[in-house]
Amino acid sequence: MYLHRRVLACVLFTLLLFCGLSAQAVARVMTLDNPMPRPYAGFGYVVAEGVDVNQDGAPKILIGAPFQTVDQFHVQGEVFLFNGQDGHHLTTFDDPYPHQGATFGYSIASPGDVNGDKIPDFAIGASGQIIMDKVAVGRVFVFLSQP
Ligand SMILES: [Ca+2]
Repeated sequence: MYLHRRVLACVLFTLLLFCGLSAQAVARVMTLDNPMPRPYAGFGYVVAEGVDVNQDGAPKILIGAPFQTVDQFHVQGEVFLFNGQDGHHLTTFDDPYPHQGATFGYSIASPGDVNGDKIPDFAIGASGQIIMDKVAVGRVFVFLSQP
């Protein structure tokens, strides 16, 4: 009886291993690239579940590039929203108070619907944000999604 259990366990383990490897072998990879590539942008530093801002039902992906140069500001940072089904770039979010070193997109979170309109919202951190002439105080911007 004990031997039967061991044989059964080995068979199950082999099946799981085989099935796991088979699943990896058929996995496909979608590549998402920085729509405005700049050296040292850090695109992909943060990846988060995006909000379905256009309400089309397709999953969205938010990707931060906190060291992205924007206009003349180095390390200002940007965040890009992609359609998770086809990988298309949908829109770009910029720091509402842009400046060099803001690192906008250093963190991203989707806390759900914060204003009660039943549309999920999202928050983007800028850990290097200057506030009242104080360097790198940091700030979080909560973006309220609109249909
Ligand atoms: Ca909302």
